[in-house]
Amino acid sequence: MVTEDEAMRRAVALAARGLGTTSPNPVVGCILLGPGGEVVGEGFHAYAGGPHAEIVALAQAGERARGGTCVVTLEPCNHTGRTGPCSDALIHAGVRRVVIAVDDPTPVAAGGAATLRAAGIEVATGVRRAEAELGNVAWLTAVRRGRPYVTWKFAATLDGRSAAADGTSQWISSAESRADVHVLRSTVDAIVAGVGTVVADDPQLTVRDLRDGTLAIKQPLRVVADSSGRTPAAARVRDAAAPTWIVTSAEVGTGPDGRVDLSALLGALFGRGVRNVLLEGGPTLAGAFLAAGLVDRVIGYVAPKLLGAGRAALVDAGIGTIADAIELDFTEITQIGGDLRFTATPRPKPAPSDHPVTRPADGNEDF
Ligand code: AOF
Ligand code: ZN
Repeated sequence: MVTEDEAMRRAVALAARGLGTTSPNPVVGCILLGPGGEVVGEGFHAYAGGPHAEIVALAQAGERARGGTCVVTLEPCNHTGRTGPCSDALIHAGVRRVVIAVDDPTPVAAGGAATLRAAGIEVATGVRRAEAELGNVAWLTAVRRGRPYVTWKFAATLDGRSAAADGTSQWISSAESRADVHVLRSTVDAIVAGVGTVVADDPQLTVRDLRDGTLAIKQPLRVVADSSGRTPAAARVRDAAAPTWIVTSAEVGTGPDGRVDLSALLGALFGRGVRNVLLEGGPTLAGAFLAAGLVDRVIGYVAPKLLGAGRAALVDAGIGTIADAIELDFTEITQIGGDLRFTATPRPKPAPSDHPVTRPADGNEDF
């Protein structure tokens, strides 16, 4: 016997197993309870085009779903897309009650709850909504905004530096933090870096198991913001380990600062099915994303080291005075290895500033 609330907690956890492989679709988890409240089936959505979570769970439950309850993290779909409508499948299976965490915000798929009710099925919504929304935050934000959800990730010393005075920057954070970054990369559809970082560090930008170096089965798209096409022919981002898109201004347009138009870049990524982006630097590209209001979440790995000199983790976010500082709220603080990892979200901007700051031409072009 499992309560509906407990089943929803389990459904949210199941849904998370699809993170990184379902885009452009959401992550969804589903638990089916038999008439006596026992679990008779469970499923999650694993990849776009594959069966929806409800269908996986129904297939497991078979006849045992009749007279039972479907507990699902997202409103069952009402449309025939890559697969048939889950609302109909639930009706045909003879489910008595459906418990939903989050309503489907897409006009195409929404309407499942109404269809179920019209068929005489009891529908409850909003159970563990906040938790389920958090689990699907990238997809929900992306479909609402029409651009991918952007997480800026950086590693820095306690004094906010990402390189020493001589430019050396490897292993600022601990091995545990670096392994954690690979877990983070495995949950996104694309990793974005500026050409300055590609030239300076020659990163591979792939998801690897740090213990043995093996590559993950699914690799995010590697995206290099490279206004004037300076990515070296031998750069590791061009290897065959993952797909790569080197984006020039000629291809997506030029932004107000004379470099790749970042809004247009995100729009193009959305068009390619990307819903979840990890922005990995460098500091100038991160500054431009922040200045444009295009960062939804910041994850920082802060190492207990001091440098006192060297490149800042963030360069020029268009802020000239303290009143214009980008304010964030911490949503999580964890210790990883010897480092501190924080997650923070920018506060919505109040009224536009009375003191607009124009970006100085600083010759710091890194994208
Ligand atoms: C999923 N998996 O478990 C549920 C979804 O492209 P389609 O035809 O598979 O439809 C995708 C839409 O269906 C998706 O955007 C969402 O609105 C709805 N529900 N989708 O991929 C699932 N339950
Ligand atoms: Zn469906």
